[in-house]
Amino acid sequence: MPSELMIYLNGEFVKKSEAKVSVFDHGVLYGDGVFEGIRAYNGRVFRLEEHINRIFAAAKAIFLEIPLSKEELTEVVLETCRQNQLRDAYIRLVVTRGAGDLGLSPTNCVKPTVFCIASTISLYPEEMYEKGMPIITASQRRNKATIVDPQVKSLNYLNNILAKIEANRAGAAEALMLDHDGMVTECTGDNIFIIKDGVIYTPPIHVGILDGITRLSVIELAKEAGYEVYEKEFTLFNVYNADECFLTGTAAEVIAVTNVDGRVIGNGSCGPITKKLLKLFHDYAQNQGMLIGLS
Ligand code: PXG
Repeated sequence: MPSELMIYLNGEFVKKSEAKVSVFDHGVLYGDGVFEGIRAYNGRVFRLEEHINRIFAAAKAIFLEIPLSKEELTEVVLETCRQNQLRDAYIRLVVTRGAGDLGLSPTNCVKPTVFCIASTISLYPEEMYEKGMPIITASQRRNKATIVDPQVKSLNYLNNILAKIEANRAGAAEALMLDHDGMVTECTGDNIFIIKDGVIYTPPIHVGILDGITRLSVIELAKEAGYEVYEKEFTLFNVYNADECFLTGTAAEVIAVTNVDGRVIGNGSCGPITKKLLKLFHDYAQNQGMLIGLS
């Protein structure tokens, strides 16, 4: 590993201490841009094609033209891992509108800024995977899809950050967010699942959530393992009365939720189906993905 992290920035690799963007960058001034959080396991980048497709889709939705092809951006991610000799990594890929002037309009932003960071990840403590985590419902509602569609993984995460602050102030690691009608959407950086009578439920994309890549992997793995999985709207009542509840996300992977707003879920520890899905996901993530090409 190099003594200092090497960051991909606009076509070159620079040292972390030299990786800087302009204060006129609209990513900084307005949160105008898109990003991805990606994992590498055991020398392979997990579902890289889906992450690349998702960032291109988000960029298209906000009229941001990524100045690289999908193949080139894929190579940027792989090469950033290689440069840092990382076989297991947390990767942050960001495309901003670029430097412009002080107006909201991006017309003077001629060149999008592209950067990629590959680093190690700080996970939730192992104990939380065994015991599960308590979460709270935030008073902060999830953005409506008619405002900024949560499918756009934009640099404007204030909605989620405010919910996360509420959770932290209440002593919880995550916050559950509802839509404006009180339907369960997702957590600040994770999708949510509940299990009742052996059947698995997760909110549909149209309720206003990120189309999570871990979410889809878990749906596929659960179906392959013979479980019924439904994308269906539900309320807090269904969460409080679920037999099991878990979250999925690139950072957390699969993690049990054992207490929501003070209500104990199931018997208060990581349930049997969640445990099984966690193992299926771990095994799957270790053995598939695009090869980085490190010896
Ligand atoms: N919902 C939201 C709002 C997210 O931001 C997920 C669900 C899970 O999606 P994936 O594709 O990762 O399964 C996310 C993504 C972090 C961090 O460092 C995590 C995310 C976003 C930003 C930062 O913990 N999660």
